[in-house]
Amino acid sequence: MSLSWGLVGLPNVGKSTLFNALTRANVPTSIYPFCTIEPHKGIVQVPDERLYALANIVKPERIIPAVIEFWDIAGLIKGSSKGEGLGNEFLSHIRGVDGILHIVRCFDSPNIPTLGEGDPIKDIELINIELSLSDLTIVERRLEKIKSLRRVGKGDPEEEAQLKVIRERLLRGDSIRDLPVIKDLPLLSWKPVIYVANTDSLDNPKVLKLLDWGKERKEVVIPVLAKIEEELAEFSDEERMTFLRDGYGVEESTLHRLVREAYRLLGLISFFTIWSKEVRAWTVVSGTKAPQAAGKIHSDFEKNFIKVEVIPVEKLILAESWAKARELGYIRIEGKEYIVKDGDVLYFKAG
Ligand SMILES: Nc1nc2c(ncn2[C@@H]2O[C@H](COP(=O)(O)OP(=O)(O)OP(=O)(O)O)[C@@H](O)[C@H]2O)c(=O)[nH]1
Ligand SMILES: [Mg+2]
Repeated sequence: MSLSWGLVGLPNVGKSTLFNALTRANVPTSIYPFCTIEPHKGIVQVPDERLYALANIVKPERIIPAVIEFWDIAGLIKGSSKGEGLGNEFLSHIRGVDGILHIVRCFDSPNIPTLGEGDPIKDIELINIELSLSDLTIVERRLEKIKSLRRVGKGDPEEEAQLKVIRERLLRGDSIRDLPVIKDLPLLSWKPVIYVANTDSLDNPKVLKLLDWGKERKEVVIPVLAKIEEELAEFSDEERMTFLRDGYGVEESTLHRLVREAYRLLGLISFFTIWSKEVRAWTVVSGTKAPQAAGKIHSDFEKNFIKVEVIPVEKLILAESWAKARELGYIRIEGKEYIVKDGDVLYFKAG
């Protein structure tokens, strides 16, 4: 599973700046709105210390972390869903993503023009209305199609009813995240959202306001120093963190926090595999059974699944080797019904 997140927001809020900070890419940023036109994809390794601790005892030739993709797209403005600016066309680029990073401008910089209201919450509403309106177009189109099918005795009446509920909600500006997903209907409003409060200073009143808003609405809000992090892109992760910790009191990297929330919101977990030359992290939905987890590696493994040897990664690290762990009785044997846990190290046996 390749996890992907799309960056949305008004122009000049720092989407590309954050993209550069996260991916160490070097896409253009500027004080002129609509700097980004073509979408950019960046792939980043999911930081997971357990993988490196595991590699430390196994000494493999290769360490293969899970990855997460980020998409930087053009800024949206009021009217984007009806074709204003560039946004609507480029929303199509992120209809397939798993989640949305909604970047909100919480820095004060009079020489960088804003196309928003200057208030983070109003800015969020403005963008969310555009996302809803853009989804609404898709819902209307699907409803029309079903209606004409119904006229000839086809089309699913249940889906029609569902679509009408969705339409009502979108028109009212209400969330649809609790409604069941309709297959092949790529609505943005269904996707989990992480709000990123982009700022120069963590105690900027706009950041605090947004954090309060998030608490009240049960939305995830992460303050980020995108510009500062972008400037530190040339440094190693450690150097970057030291700078952010000493200078700004930041305790955890932006990538760590985003990944943690992304996994939590999507209900994802990680498991690990060890082969002679390779230690690797995999991502699956929580609740996945062992054969389906094996299927991530190879479809034959799922088809011919026999059993799996399981050990929590912490226990294996403690034992310092697979052989020692086996001697200590730490390795369990599980069958088809085993539900994979976060941090399992798995060794599949297939026919
Ligand atoms: N002071 C300050 N400036 C920032 C910050 N983040 C971005 N900027 C600046 O704001 C301007 C716009 O940043 P971009 O990253 O290009 O913004 P964008 O959201 O990608 O804009 P579009 O591509 O036009 O939609 C650039 O000059 C950035 O250097 C920040 O946290 N603080
Ligand atoms: Mg940009």
